[in-house]
Amino acid sequence: MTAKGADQTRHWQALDAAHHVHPFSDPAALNKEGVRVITRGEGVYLWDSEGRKIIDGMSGLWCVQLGYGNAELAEAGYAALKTLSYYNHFFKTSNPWTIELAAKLVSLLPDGHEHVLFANSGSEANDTALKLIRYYWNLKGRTDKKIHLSRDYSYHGVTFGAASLSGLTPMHAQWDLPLAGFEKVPAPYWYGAKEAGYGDIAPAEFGFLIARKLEEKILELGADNVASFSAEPVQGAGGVIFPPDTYWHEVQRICARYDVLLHLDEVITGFGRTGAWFGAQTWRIAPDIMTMAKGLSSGYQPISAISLGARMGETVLGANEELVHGFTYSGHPVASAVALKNLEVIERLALVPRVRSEIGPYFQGRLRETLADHPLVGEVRGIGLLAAVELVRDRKQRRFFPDPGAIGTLCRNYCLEDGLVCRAIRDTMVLAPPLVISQNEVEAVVGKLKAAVDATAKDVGKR
Ligand code: PXG
Repeated sequence: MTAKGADQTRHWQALDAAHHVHPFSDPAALNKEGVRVITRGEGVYLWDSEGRKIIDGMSGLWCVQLGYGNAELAEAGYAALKTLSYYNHFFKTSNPWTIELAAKLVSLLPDGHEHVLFANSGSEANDTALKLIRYYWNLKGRTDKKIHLSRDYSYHGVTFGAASLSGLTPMHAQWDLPLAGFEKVPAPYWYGAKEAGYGDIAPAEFGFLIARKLEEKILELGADNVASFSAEPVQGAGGVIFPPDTYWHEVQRICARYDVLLHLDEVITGFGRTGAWFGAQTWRIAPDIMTMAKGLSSGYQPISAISLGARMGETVLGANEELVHGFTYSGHPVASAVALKNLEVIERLALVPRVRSEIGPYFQGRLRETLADHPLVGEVRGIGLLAAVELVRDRKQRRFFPDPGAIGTLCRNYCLEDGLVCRAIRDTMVLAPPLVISQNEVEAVVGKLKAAVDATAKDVGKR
């Protein structure tokens, strides 16, 4: 790095510290350390202002399905910007890109999902879903159905509704959340079952048992008061928690039995991540309403969507009154153009079948071969290009380290020092690389993670 480069970095760090408040960060601690300034991205790689090349095992925030710097997406955005830089959908107007995007999206969605609304983030999509669920029950005359159920460890966003829905408890205290009417049920986190006091239960049985906790909660609150159950097909930010095979079938039986709407949050699992267009297809889930964001535009533009299943679509669209909801930027022409091109490119490159039967199995296989028997690793789990590696104190007894997050952070820092972005959620190392990752790049990711796990193991005397 040149002296000029170092000066530039320090200048940006000082300005950032002086004026820019970061998400999910302690401002004082961050400013003491100084931020890393990311200046460029290409494929699965990022570069910082000091010229360091970093391989991104997280697709940004689980979103750049196509990797960075895709020229087709850039050109699609530029063309739309030049042609119609902005217009809205409020006053009996629409635009070609949003119309085409809605139709394209519907062709990929689960059966019965024929209608979509657009917003700009996952949080907005989830707040919109909550409003539509409330509206649906009001239209049906079931005005007591007001309680929204969701799960421990879930992440649904940060706006008032979405944060109330989220089950990650640290998201609540600073803001006096959750709001009234939001209740939680346990997550189907089999690996943590023993530590949580469920004993040596088999995954299939645990899946049933945790689904039944939903039923117990519905009965406790009264089915007449419960509006919906919201869930990610796989819990992402909560620790990449894969439900046992028995779970989703049982959950759907329960929702149907008690007339509770099923809201599926596909913000992470959508757009090929698990080897199908949606997690709904991977786990055979038939949701009443679905929310998506991130991979919809590969993160190139802020855009999210809410799709209505047959039952909600019929009722909401048949209400014969104004739907009093919408954002200035709902279905922005530029974001829509980029999302439309993104779906076209994912399809043309056959990335979804690639994740299902080529690169996904390769990635999962290499992770397991390299790490499953490591003395610090309790479990490697995953499907497609979504994976988690649990770092544990005791592999046999499935016991975690006493100070959750300390070991994970250590390992995460070793990864970053070696030029790999890998998330640590508590002591679970998490990967979700771009769908375009090559086999050689998978080798680089797995090799760097292995080196970081080795270094961590050495620090804790596990080698
Ligand atoms: N639902 C899910 C399942 C998500 O993962 C949101 C909703 C909210 O989306 P917006 O666009 O409002 O951020 C998310 C977002 C992390 C991390 O550290 C994860 C997310 C966002 C930021 C950080 O894993 N997921």
